[in-house]
Amino acid sequence: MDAERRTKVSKYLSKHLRHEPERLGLTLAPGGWVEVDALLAACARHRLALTRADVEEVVATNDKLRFSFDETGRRIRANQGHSVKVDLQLEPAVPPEILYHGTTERFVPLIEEQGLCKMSRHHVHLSPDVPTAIRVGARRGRPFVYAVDSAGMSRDGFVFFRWANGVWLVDAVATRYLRHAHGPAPEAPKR
Ligand code: HQG
Repeated sequence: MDAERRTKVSKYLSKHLRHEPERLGLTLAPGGWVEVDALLAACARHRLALTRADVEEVVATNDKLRFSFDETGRRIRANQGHSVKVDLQLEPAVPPEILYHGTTERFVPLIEEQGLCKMSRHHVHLSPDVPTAIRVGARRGRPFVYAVDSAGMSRDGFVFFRWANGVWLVDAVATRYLRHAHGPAPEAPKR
């Protein structure tokens, strides 16, 4: 597959393994798993001719490791980013001192008021470094990055989860744990 088709297939898999499995007649098992054979048959029914080799190529080459097979290779799941209700069977993990959240400038006034919320997903997504956070924020416009005092949150009892692809997950981040790390300093009073 060329890069364009790989991206198209990755977006299709993200849509149906994170957000709308029912549109393909699929149900996510605990952990977010779907049988690969059932996925391929559903894609064929919806006029997307995908082979197992195509799926293996997308999983292996995905820039953000968005998907993984289980140890048998018979099942596949999206690694994070779900909005659909599913028990992702996440294991808590101790976060690094600082994590980062990439957003876009237009959301900053609300975030300055409310902190980071998970919006339509299961968790707030945090990046391990500023460049990754900038890429995440730039998806929607001019990027703005917050540094999150993840060690402080962990000490205060907030639970973090980490995905194999380096994305950290947490339920919410209150404003007291946020500091401006990239982008124009927010209008709100300095904390
Ligand atoms: C913002 C992509 C207003 C938040 C990425 C974000 C990530 C608030 C947006 C993954 C807010 C939600 C997740 C508040 C947060 N008021 N806006 N209180 N709190 N927000 O897409 O982090 O490429 O659900 O800053 O790489 O952008 O698809 O979250 O801008 O890993 O694999 O509300 O999705 O992964 O947007 O992205 P999202 P996100 P993929």
